[in-house]
Amino acid sequence: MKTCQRNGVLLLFVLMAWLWGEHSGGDVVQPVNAKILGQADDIARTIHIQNRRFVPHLVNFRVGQHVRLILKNQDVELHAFVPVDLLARTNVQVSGNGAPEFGKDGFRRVLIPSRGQVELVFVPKEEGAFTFFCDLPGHVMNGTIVVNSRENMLE
Ligand SMILES: [Cu+2]
Repeated sequence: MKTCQRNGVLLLFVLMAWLWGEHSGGDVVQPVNAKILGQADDIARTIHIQNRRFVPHLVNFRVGQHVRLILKNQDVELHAFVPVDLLARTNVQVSGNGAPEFGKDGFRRVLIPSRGQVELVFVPKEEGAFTFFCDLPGHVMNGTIVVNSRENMLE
């Protein structure tokens, strides 16, 4: 019964997100693909870069979720998105007009040109709070991506 209620709430949330995405031109939230009731495993989130700030600076995902993270640089200068640990040893699909860099542990950072947009598609593997920042000289910009465990979300 408790699970039913939660599924209902989740479904409502997905519906609202979907409707909102439809009416905002799909800019922030893409239609969420809820294949099975209560299992919205695909998620899209947009982080805007405005005046040397990540907006929002806190984003939540779940372990195992199929994530599409969109980064939009609205500033007139170049910025970087540097995730700490989140994408290490993780398969990351990069698209858009940024310049991604990979190291021995995989994805390291992506440079996003002025008015540019980058999309990162990945599946978070571990729960935790992961910092991200811009490492360009003089830029004090950071945020956090929180990955919740699937178990915590279902309790
Ligand atoms: Cu920057």
